[in-house]
Amino acid sequence: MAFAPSSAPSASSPHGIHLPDTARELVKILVAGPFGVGKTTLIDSVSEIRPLHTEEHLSEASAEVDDLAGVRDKTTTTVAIDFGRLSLPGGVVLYLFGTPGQERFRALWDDIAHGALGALVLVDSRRIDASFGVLGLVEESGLPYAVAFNDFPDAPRHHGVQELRRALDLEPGTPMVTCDARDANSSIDALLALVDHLISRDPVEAR
Ligand SMILES: Nc1nc2c(ncn2[C@@H]2O[C@H](COP(=O)(O)OP(=O)(O)OP(=O)(O)O)[C@@H](O)[C@H]2O)c(=O)[nH]1
Ligand SMILES: [Mg+2]
Repeated sequence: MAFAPSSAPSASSPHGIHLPDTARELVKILVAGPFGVGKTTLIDSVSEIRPLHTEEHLSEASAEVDDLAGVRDKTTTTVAIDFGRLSLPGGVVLYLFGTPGQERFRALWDDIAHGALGALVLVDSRRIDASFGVLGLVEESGLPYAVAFNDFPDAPRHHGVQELRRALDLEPGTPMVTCDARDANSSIDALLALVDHLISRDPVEAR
């Protein structure tokens, strides 16, 4: 079963804060990835409720440990979670939990991941190796996942799909898409790739 992408919802969406009557499957999904890859942006772009953020300003002390390469204009970082909600056609409602990107927040991982059915892992193709830690955590937790390459303007264009899959050592069945986290439809497509993957792995439970 595949879901058709819905129109882009927003905080002012007609869904409002209440769950639609058609909601029948409530699914917890992680939006994971390294520092500054676009997790908060993605949840912002798709959430039909006002997203919850735990942003703090980057300090001079954090500048020494948080690599700002590629995200020079970044002034804040997520220190606990982001939270948003997206209702899909067919009654599936995604509860989106954005994880903090830095290794020093590792202690939060198990709590945030508890009860999740899958993860969308954002990868920045300008710094693929920054994603290895998060991919390791997701694989360790046994969570099914999809990879979304976030589309930054200065990203190298020479990478082929196979080259990227090899670089991340992805299993053949792991979905890989590109997305612009600022664009709701593009972000929804990435989430749909994950949902389709979850359903194809476990069609009975997903019904
Ligand atoms: N061009 C482009 N810029 C993006 C995209 N996604 C995010 N950005 C920008 O990248 C910067 C970092 O985005 P965030 O959403 O804060 O990243 P994050 O992963 O939540 O960062 P941490 O919580 O600090 O780990 C912001 O300035 C975004 O506007 C994208 O798909 N394309
Ligand atoms: Mg964030």
